[in-house]
Amino acid sequence: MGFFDRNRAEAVALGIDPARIPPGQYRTERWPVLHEGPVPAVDLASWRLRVWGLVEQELRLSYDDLVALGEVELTTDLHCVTKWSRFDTLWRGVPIAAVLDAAGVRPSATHTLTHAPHAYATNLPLADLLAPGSLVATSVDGGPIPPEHGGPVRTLVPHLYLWKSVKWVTGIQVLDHDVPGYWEARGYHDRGDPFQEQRYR
Ligand SMILES: Nc1nc2c(c(=O)[nH]1)N[C@H]1C(S)=C(S)[C@@H](COP(=O)(O)O)O[C@H]1N2
Ligand SMILES: [Mo]
Repeated sequence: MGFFDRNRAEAVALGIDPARIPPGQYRTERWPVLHEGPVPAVDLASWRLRVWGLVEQELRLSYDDLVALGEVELTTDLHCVTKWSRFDTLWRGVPIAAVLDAAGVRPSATHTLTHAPHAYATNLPLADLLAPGSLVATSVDGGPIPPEHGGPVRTLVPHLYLWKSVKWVTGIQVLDHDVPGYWEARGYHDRGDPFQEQRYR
């Protein structure tokens, strides 16, 4: 039995439904840190989440404004395109749907870009940001999100590969066409569904 089969058998023995393990992924208990550039120092007092583009009203939400939209908790699995998966991560955050609702998405909107410092961005169809599991996350595993994992505030789009979840998020731009993000312009798949192994273009 090779590494992946042995790893999968271990995960199943731990009670993980094999249907939750995307093809070509292995389970890790560690949580690897992956990003481009240095970890930015984010000052929560001056941090804002800007929502702009095809919205009725541009928003610049402070942390308190964001949390006032209402937080939820959910447990999800993380799938990285480099083949590791971390199961049962507990998150707390505001559904991105609630943020976009507060801005009022215009009917012509179809796509989005989520932005971060150092020109990191990722594109997503609007529907993926509106999915119930998609959060502007403020907490993980019962505590603050560690800076190296994108804290204090990152997005989480758990049904897609993890490069679609933006650490140190600063903005969500709503568009009527698709614009590739940082990795998408460098050959990663446009959508990135792990269960369809949409790794590279
Ligand atoms: N701002 C920002 N977000 C980012 C990245 C990045 O370089 N910058 N890298 C992405 C990639 S490729 C991955 S795999 C995940 C890793 O998240 P983690 O370090 O918390 O595991 O963050 C994603 N979000
Ligand atoms: Mo990644």
